[in-house]
Amino acid sequence: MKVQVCIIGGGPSGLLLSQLLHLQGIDTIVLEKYSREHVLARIRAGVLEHGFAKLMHEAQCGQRMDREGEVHHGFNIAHDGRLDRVDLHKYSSGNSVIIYGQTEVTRDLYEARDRLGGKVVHHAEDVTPHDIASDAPYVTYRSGENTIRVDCDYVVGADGFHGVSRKSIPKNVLREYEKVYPFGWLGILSRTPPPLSEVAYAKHERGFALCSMRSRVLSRYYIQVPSSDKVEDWSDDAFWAELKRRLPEELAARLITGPSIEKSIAPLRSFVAEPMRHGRLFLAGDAAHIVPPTGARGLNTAASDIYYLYHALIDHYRKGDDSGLDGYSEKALARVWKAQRFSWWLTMLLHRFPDRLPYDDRLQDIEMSYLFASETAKRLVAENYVGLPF
Ligand code: FAS
Ligand code: PHB
Repeated sequence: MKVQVCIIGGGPSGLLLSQLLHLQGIDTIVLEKYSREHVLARIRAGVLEHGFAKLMHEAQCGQRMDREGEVHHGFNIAHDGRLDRVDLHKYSSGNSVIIYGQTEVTRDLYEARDRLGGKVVHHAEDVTPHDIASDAPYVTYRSGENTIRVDCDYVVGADGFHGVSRKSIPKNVLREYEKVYPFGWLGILSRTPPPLSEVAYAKHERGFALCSMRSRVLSRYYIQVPSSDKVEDWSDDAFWAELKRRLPEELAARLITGPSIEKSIAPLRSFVAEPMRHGRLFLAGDAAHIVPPTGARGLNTAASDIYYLYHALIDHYRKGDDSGLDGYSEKALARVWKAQRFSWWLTMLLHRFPDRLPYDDRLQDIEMSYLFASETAKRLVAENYVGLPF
């Protein structure tokens, strides 16, 4: 078969690009390793930048997000027994974020692909890009006994951190920058009302914690745990007890607990692969970069990659103008590194590092008190949290 753009990976990045290109008459196929149910069972991001929301509208699948998502004009940080608020609306010239789960975003994108008859292949095994440095790349995959070949003009690697695409870039071309943190996030989802109307991060001597939500009846909580911890080490009761210890009394008293309907540990790492293009292969999203979820940048930075690539491909097919494709890697990486900086900074501010010095503790405290004493510092945090311009 022949398509214009072959997309590897049926997560939010791959589906969003496929939908946007389809609406512009550009033919794509999405090759996803797992079933749709498997992809939709993942509980990941929950905070969307306004730029992401705009892109979902452009992709004609923002209706349910508008209906069921929550617009938040601020978020909170609990520290030293108190709760301070960052007024996003005031400090980012009227911007805000949307609380709407990645699971719902991905479901909306799948349904939008269905409505347009988009080509999405599930259970695509052994997906392999070929001749990506030539003018005639192709991708093969196995479907049951059959090996299928997809000829295309361009291959997009939107297959996440553990995908095949980044690994197909020659070692002498690819540069990888990585920082692995000595802890993870143990997260639970519970069918309980959240204690606050906005997200609350917590810095505590026992470690980081986060109170987030998916709706008024579905809450998402995280606590920092050593990387060596296993989910089975943590009963629900142990989780709730530890979460309460890390929150100011008044907030802990408002917590409504219940059985977890999902429980998982996410490792924390900062990672960037450069360049994000090799020949006719373009990397997007987690396939090229990972941030610790502290700044809620992961999914949002994937969306900015898709925004740049989508416009570059339109310019190529509409106007024969390749300046967007030639500048994609540099442009995407410029925004990626800003998201890396913000995510690293917020992670340093809010987590307890096992190898820290007493000097580091004082610096963390000064950083926190300066944040809430300085208008400039709050403006800096707000403009990054709502999302820097594309
Ligand atoms: P994805 O990983 O979502 O999608 C890639 C797709 O490619 C997957 O469906 C995969 O099955 C498929 N694939 C992989 N290998 C393949 C192959 N060889 N062939 C075919 N298909 C293949 N971000 C936040 O902002 N807030 C959070 O709280 C947050 N929590 C997270 C928790 C976890 C555990 C993880 C891993 C990430 C989290 N993130 C969070 C970041 C997350 O939201 C990612 O940024 C987002 O999933 C990126 O989307 P994609 O680039 O589409 O990659
Ligand atoms: C979430 O709701 O899952 C969430 C919110 C904020 C973050 C990370 C995760 O920084």
